[in-house]
Amino acid sequence: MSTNPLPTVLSIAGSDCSAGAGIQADLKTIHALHGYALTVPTAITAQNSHGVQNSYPLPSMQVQSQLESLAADYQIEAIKIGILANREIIQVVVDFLKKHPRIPVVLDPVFLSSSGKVLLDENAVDSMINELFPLITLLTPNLPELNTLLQRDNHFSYTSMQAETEEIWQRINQLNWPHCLLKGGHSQEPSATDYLILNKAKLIPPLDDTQPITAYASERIAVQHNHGTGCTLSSAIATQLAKGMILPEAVKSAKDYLFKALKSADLAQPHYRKESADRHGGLNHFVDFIAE
Ligand code: PXL
Repeated sequence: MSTNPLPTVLSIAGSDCSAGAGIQADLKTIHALHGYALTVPTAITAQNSHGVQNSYPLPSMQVQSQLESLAADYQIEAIKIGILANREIIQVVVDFLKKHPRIPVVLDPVFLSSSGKVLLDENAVDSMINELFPLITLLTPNLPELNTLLQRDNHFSYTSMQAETEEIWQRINQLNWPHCLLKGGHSQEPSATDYLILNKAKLIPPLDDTQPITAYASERIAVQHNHGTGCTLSSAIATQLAKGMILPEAVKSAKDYLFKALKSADLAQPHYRKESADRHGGLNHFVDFIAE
């Protein structure tokens, strides 16, 4: 018997039948990084490489039942949360997390698909902030998601980066939000810099003297196949946390993995029926097996 089992990572997220995003991307990411993935779907989307056609939330009781089945049998080392669909499902997840307070949790706050389909009811944003945020270790919004959460009219845009991240840090502290990895994919900067912004009230050892804002600059790569980058990053961070890495290390290592999986995504495309320039396929999650 192995004395070194795979660290178990639970993904609570939407299902993507095209397997580029959601629980399917999480499953691939977690295994590629040598974890063991447990998957609790919250909503079933119908989608392909052109976008999301629709999304159907599961009854919250079925989400609850899946969580109970898993918690009864597995030692869960980290949790990644994606689509939550509505308030009822948020409530079930909140109740579950309250029963398991010591597990690191990464929340990717998904509101809309890139093609504009609503993936979280508008009236559920308040419960996400008020009830779920206190139970989260790391939040991974992009700029539009951060602006939705802060209900800002004058959007953060990364046009004056230094001042903006400083202001965001102050807001996170005032609101006592989780630590935040702000993703730079939508920014107007030439490089795709992400910022890890830490809530000083939540810095426990060994993170207690970590600098409050860390920039992770990476080359901006123009790739066609970029579907599921947010899901891949958040589940990669959860997997590295499950292995015991501290937050800044886990983010660095997850970003390195994402970069490789994104850069080589062309190599991992299935057969499509027709050529199309406006198609966004998934990433090359098993980059160590399918390499250039
Ligand atoms: O990237 C957000 C996202 C997450 N999960 C699923 C999705 C999407 C966006 O389309 O379909 C299942």
